Amino acid sequence: MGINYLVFSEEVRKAKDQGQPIVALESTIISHGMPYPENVKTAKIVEEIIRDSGAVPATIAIIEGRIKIGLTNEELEFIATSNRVLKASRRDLPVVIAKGLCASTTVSATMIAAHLAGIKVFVTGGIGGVHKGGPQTFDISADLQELAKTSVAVVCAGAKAILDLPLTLEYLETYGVPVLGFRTEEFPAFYTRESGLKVDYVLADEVEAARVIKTKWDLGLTGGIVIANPIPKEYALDKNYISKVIEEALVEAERLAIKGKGLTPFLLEKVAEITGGKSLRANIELVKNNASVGAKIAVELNKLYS
Ligand code: PSU
Ligand code: MN
Repeated sequence: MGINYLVFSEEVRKAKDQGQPIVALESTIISHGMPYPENVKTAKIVEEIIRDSGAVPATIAIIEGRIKIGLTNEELEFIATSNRVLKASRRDLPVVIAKGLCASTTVSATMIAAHLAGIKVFVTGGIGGVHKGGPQTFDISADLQELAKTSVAVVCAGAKAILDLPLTLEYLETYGVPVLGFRTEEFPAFYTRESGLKVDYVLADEVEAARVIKTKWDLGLTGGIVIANPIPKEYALDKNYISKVIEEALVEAERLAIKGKGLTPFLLEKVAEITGGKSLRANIELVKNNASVGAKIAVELNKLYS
């Protein structure tokens, strides 16, 4: 049923037919997470890294009401530039599709589409989480509920310190989502390798990651897995510096009373603006790093399933 709403690119369809490893990529990072032209440039580089690592990239977005699994260059360019592109999470999907609209997919919507497409590994920058002040505002990203129920492994650089990271980890624990550090004991905070918070377990390598993923689903434990891969040292930002920047962005959001789905894009843009592009550089590098790890995990997982 759900599969009827999907349109596969040539490359991804071929990969599926031949049983090759595939890696899903989200598109909100392109439409609402980075400015043009860095967004489209990064999207293409990330796809290339995945190919070089032996897997096939499938960037996911909704175009004229169709869930596209794998985008053409024109579609990537459209997502990166058009102001007709909405931001779709789980609850937006049926509406955007039935009305024939265009939207980028967040972590939650990308997980849903990837699962429908039979893709098990998904690479992104950072997941959404419990926002600061969440216990009062109830602003908790739909990404967390999705991780609780949809069986896709998500490779990310942790979550941004624009969020309440301790509460985000508590939430994931309650919903039974494993949070695993890729060669790290600490949950990374996107721009920095450390957050002061521990992960549940350390993964030694991609082989071990694949084994944990398959074991979880073999046991009938549906739902996602967070594989937290810290930003490479040479691109990490200074912790005190970025904390101050984030503080400033949060004050500005509060002043302008920005709420709901606009909050995360606002904060990302504000941080990029205040750092004069330093945060953007870090963002690009950590996604590239995640792509290389995610592709290798997909390769290993594919071996376990064949
Ligand atoms: N965090 C980032 N960059 C991003 C996002 C999150 O560092 O681009 C995007 C992802 O698509 C994520 C979404 O799924 O924001 C979460 O939005 P919200 O907080 O509104 O759930
Ligand atoms: Mn929210």
